Amino acid sequence: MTHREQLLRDGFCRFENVLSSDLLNRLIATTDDMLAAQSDAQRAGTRAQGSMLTTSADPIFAELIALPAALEAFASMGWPRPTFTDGYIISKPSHSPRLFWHYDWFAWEDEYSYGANPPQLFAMYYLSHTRRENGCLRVIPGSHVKHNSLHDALLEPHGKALSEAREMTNPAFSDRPDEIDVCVGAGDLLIGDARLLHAAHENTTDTRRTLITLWYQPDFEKLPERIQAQMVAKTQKIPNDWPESAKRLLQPLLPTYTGSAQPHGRSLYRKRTKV
Ligand SMILES: O=C(O)CCC(=O)C(=O)O
Repeated sequence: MTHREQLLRDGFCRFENVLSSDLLNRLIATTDDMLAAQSDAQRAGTRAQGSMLTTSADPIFAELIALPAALEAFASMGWPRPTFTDGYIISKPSHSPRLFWHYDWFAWEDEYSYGANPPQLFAMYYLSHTRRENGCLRVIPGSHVKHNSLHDALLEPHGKALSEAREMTNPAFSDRPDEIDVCVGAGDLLIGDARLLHAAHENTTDTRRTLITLWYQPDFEKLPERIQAQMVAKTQKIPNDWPESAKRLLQPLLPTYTGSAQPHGRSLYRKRTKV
């Protein structure tokens, strides 16, 4: 099966060893410094995710976002001109809780969100090997396009109580019969559909588990205009103080929308649809 076939069928696929050891080591050093500078209070609101920082914090992330090997991976799947909107460093501290089930797509009122074309893709780079013990990703294959009983149980997707991991009996933290673990190697590239139901195991080890998630739109021009406007509205600005070389890498990847459509509102609930 090709990467594209797996992505369209299951909602995710993996490209192995995409990061060079040099870039991987620099990303580990940079993210470790950023995480060390965070206070406990800053972390408290996102206990279930772990630390949540933006990739606008350091120009090294321009290098990652525009990485030729990643852009080649997109091209090999039929998307030669992806756009990029936003990126995050998500780090699970040692001995931290599981991440709740969720999807990262917020335009469910639009019929386009129920089609086969992925409207938005995550590119995830874990900076260490992942396994169940240190909080690897969990997914429900196919849930990006098929209705799943879990959709009906997610009463407050991305709610505050979930992020603070206050209600561990909530179905959003449950074990699911159709879930699978997705373990990866440090420096692999995991690409997935934003609509996929995913979560992560708790980290029971003594070591943090850091992930960089980047959001791309594989075919921005095909998106309905209101969604294009929504994507542009959420795009992270390139910091003025970044070196010109980093700005030059990132600028061509940012989406633009010049029409007059209002950005699609943030709609959190996937409608019940036929399987
Ligand atoms: O921590 C992970 O492995 C996944 C993070 C994630 O999907 C999220 O926070 O949206």
